[in-house]
Amino acid sequence: MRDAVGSLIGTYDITGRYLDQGALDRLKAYFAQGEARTQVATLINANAAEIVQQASLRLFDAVPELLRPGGNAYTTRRYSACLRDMDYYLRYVSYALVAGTNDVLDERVLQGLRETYNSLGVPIGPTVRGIQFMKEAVKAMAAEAGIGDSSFVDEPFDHLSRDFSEISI
Ligand SMILES: CCC1=C(C)/C(=C/C2=NC(=C\c3[nH]c(/C=C4\NC(=O)[C@H](C)[C@H]4CC)c(C)c3CCC(=O)O)/C(CCC(=O)O)=C2C)NC1=O
Repeated sequence: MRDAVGSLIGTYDITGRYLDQGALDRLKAYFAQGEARTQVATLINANAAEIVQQASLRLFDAVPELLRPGGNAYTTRRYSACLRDMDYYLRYVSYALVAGTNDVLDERVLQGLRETYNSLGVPIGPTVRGIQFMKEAVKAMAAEAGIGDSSFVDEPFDHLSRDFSEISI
């Protein structure tokens, strides 16, 4: 598992190059965002339960069939599994935000997940919607906390969504 710095150094080391202007610019951008990235991780840490709760309410409001007999989140056990999954996504997103790369998502979350979801009939579209609702909640909190440019928050949430969307075909 790598962060933005380790992965950049790894790339340059493979080819025995010094860090050139392009590399240094990328490092500068990462360090310049450091404060905002840790601020968002702090917000997520302090509000995780609320973010998951809020996003799941929006999801079940938008796709009420999930909770009805035959729906994948029907029964308390599956409902809890669904909320637990959303909590996993949020926690790993907070790691990815601090690391500045999505490697942790590829390595710890997405590997093998498509097979699991497919075999259990967990629907992809609603999963992606739940992830996007969490993204919106986090971005709203970031804006409220005065973080002007929170576009970096999109990256890990959209990375998860993209990976899921690819597998729904
Ligand atoms: C840290 C990485 C990690 C992830 C991501 C993870 C996901 C994960 N979600 C699962 C199940 C599940 N996931 C869901 C989720 C949902 N159902 C819906 O209708 C909604 C769309 C959605 C919630 C948004 C449900 C309902 C189950 C249980 C399905 C079943 O057992 O029938 C399972 C099968 C085993 C289990 O039930 O625990 C795994 C492995 N596990 C991990 O260790």
